[in-house]
Amino acid sequence: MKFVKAMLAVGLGAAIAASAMTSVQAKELTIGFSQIGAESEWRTANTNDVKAAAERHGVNLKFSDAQQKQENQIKAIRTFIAQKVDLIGFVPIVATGWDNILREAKRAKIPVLVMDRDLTVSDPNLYVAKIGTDSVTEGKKAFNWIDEYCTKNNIKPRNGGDKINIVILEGTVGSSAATGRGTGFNEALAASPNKDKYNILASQTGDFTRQKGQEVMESFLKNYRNDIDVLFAHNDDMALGAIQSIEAAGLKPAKDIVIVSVDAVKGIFQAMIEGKANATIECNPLQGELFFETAKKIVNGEAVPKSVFVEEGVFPAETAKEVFPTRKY
Ligand code: GZL
Repeated sequence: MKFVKAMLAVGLGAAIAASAMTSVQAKELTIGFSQIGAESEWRTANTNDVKAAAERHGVNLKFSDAQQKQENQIKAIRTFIAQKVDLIGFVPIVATGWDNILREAKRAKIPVLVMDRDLTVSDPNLYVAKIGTDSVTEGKKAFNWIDEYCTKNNIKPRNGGDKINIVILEGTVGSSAATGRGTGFNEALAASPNKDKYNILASQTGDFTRQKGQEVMESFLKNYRNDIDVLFAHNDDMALGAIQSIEAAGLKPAKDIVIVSVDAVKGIFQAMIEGKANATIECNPLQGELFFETAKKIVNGEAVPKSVFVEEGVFPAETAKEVFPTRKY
């Protein structure tokens, strides 16, 4: 009889524990999320994916758009703390300036999960983990594609000189995406056996927007029209703006000037199909699923990797027509 009672007690205990676990998992999580803004096709796809994934996961999402201002992100995170959310997620618009607000979140015992861009903090324990993209590798892939293309097609400087001149449209100053892509590009250039063939003629931020990409490329063309052989744009939106300036200057994009950018959004696939861009390096914005899976693990007290990268490919123009229908963003 004693054995039966013992088994019943164990069974009852297990049932209580299971219902407690279920209640923790079933409790609707409230997550505060601070997004940078809506500066590019990529960002819009990232936002849409986060919102769709929150819906799928039954999460109560408090979403804030910072309109490209770090101070708005800091205000939003402070509001999430006051609202006692279960977890805070954010995309750091720039890499630095987060220590104080993350200390406030830590004091409030609210875990922080970073998405997309990297951040530099005095104590890595100020955030639990980062889900995102590897911008240094994206930069390396961009240069290596340009180097392979120029070598295979025997691209010669348009001005008859001995250097293939490259102009660069950089992303948001201080963002890990811009810093990383610049670092990766320069490291791959320095490591190339053909490095003496290339010259970085000009490099300036277009802040990841189409408008600024068009304006900065216009100024490059005014100053260096027939000296420019290659454009590397840190994102597709700036490349699309630059293409408009190149055409307005009476030059043929992708022919007179080789064009490579990063993101792989639908707009650049359309440009490649029209023969106006040469390649795009994928930077995957569809991080929502991994974000909320990881968020639930963190709230449930499970250990998670400090940094997880999403899968990313490279798409040259000749693949654009076939790949375009499969693109999700
Ligand atoms: C990259 C992401 C960048 C995209 C841009 O991870 O942060 O920000 O490349 C976007 O298009 O604006």
